[in-house]
Amino acid sequence: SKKPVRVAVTGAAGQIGYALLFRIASGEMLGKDQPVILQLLEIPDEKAQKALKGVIMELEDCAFPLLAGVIPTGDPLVAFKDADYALLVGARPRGPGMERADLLAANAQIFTAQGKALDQVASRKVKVLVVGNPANTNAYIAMKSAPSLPRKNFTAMLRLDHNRAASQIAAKTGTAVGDIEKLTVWGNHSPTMYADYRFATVGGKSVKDLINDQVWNADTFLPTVGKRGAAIIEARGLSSAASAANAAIDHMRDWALGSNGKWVTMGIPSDGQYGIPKDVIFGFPVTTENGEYKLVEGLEIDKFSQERIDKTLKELQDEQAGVAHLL
Ligand code: NAX
Repeated sequence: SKKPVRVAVTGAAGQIGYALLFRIASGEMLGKDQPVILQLLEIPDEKAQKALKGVIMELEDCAFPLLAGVIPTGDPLVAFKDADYALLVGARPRGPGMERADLLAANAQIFTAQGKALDQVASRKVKVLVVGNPANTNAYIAMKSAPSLPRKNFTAMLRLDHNRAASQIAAKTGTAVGDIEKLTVWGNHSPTMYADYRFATVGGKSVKDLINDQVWNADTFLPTVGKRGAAIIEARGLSSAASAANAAIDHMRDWALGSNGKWVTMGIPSDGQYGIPKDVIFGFPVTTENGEYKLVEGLEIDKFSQERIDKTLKELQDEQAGVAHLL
């Protein structure tokens, strides 16, 4: 049987953590033959650590055969020690009266510290997924704070936006969501993201031709996907958790085990393709194989798409500029 791998999860006692850990431990992320050791980070605060203990009691009570160990901690150096995978979920939410700049600064502090800890103690092959918002910029900060790790190890979660877009398209075209291919989401995980179905197919047919309605694209589809997080909060009184955890599982599973030629969306550090400056963590279409992702290159960008891409890039560059003095 396989040797256990170490999976670090931060914010482990939070909402997303509660929807995520049980699925990792049951083998849904890395395969039904891959034992895992969970290394769970929460803030040192007594209440958070106690809540984490409770979650671990429940993990024990599931008696997952693949769960080879659980390490709870308040110290990033313990959580990331020899980690093969790191899911950075915990982040500072925007509190009452908190300005955007305060939020960026609070998160810059967290992700600088966690990037440094990863740099010091994680496996050199660690695959990092940042979920905590602002996810792209937090991933950028962690990457910049971990100079001895390859840049390509740092990614941000755009998969929830991708899955939301797929589900809207399936509903619009009356097709099965699992049949939709070649969809992508460009840019920032924020309402400025650009979900792009120009290349998408369903059952071999062009989604764009099936829909054939640019007004729907611009005025209904993009705002619906972009504001979906807010719509969930409005309906549920709490932010997306199960769907976010599901997207994190999808992202890591595809990265680790391959997408079989299918396009998936990942936020990855740019190497300059599509005019996105180097190091900006940007949502791109990728395929994955043998534990590596590969950008889908050479796609035509029309005027409408270029305007959308420019807008979401500008937002990311403003966020980066807002934290530049803290790195
Ligand atoms: P919760 O507030 O329920 O849980 C967050 C947990 O993180 C808390 O238990 C907190 O104690 C912990 N935490 C805070 N700072 C930490 C640190 N420095 N080290 C370790 N743990 C820390 O939030 P939840 O609903 O789970 O959401 C977590 C993050 O995901 C938020 O930033 C949220 O905005 C973000 N999201 C990102 C999404 C994406 O698609 N990229 C979608 C869903 C979600 O909104």
